[in-house]
Amino acid sequence: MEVKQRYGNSPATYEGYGSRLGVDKGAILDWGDYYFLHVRPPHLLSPHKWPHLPPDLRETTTEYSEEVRRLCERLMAVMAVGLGVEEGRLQEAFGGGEGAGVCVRVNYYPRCPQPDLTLGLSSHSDPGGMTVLLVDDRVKGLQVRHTGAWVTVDPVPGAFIVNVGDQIQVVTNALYRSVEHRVVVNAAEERLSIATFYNPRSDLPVAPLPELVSPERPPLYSPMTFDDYRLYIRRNGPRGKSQVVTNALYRSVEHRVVVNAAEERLSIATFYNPRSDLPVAPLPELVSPERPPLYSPMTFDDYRLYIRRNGPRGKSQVDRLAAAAATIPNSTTTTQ
Ligand SMILES: O=C(O)CCC(=O)C(=O)O
Repeated sequence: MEVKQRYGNSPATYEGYGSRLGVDKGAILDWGDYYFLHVRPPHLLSPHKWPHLPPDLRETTTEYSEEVRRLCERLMAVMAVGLGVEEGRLQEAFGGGEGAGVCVRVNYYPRCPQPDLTLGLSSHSDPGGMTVLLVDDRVKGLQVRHTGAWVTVDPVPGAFIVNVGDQIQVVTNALYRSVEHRVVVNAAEERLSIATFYNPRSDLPVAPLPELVSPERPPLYSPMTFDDYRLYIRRNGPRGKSQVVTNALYRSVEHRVVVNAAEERLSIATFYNPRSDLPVAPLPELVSPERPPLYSPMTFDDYRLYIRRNGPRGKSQVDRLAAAAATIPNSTTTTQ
């Protein structure tokens, strides 16, 4: 643990050793550790975050990630042709081959005594371009959301899994969509995976390709650099909500905490919750034909579990239910 802490990451770059087990953060718990490194472009590398052991780690990681980078470039070309645009267009929109970013994350998911209560990695789509996953072919864990349901991916020995990320969704004007995924853990086996992220040049505004925009298909996204997008994702953090009993007459407040370089800060939050096994639903007095119930009864235990399993960026149950009642706009989200 002491060695791990020496390489501990910081929110500036997330490079080095990190844990999602929540011991330090006290937030939503993910049952996994990881080691994260920038490999490209060279000026983003932090040599002090590269462990000295095993001795061939640097060489192997560099060689592996270079091969994966070449694979990503070929995949980008094939996708461009599939979209009917010139072969190099997606790559150009990413700032060309030289500017593209490559990062590697090794994920370790220990055995978990109560796997139903947590996730190895909460649901998310990758913010970058595409992700090449090398997963343990003996132990399943990765799930992708397909038509609303979680589908477990069957690893194929010797094959990579490639996830489309948000930046490809942006440049293709959502003709390719990023995949929402998560990782479940199990009581019997630990699991390892290596994710290689291929990203656009980080200071270049990324926007839909003009060839994929038309009056019938206007641009769905404004230009944004990957640096800004990543910061947005990091700063907007966890979600969830609790505006059920008042039928959304009181709304839960979305909030976040910023930190600063000069001072540390402490706070104590005391949470006051309903009895956890009691179904909670809108009060009948606050329901009427004009204001039908926005939420179905659900216990706090089930709701909390739902939030944990769907993770920081997963859609909360209340959002899903309130979305069905389009009469009340502007719902917000929180979590605890
Ligand atoms: O462990 C896995 O199978 C997936 C890892 C992943 O999605 C990630 O690191 O972003």
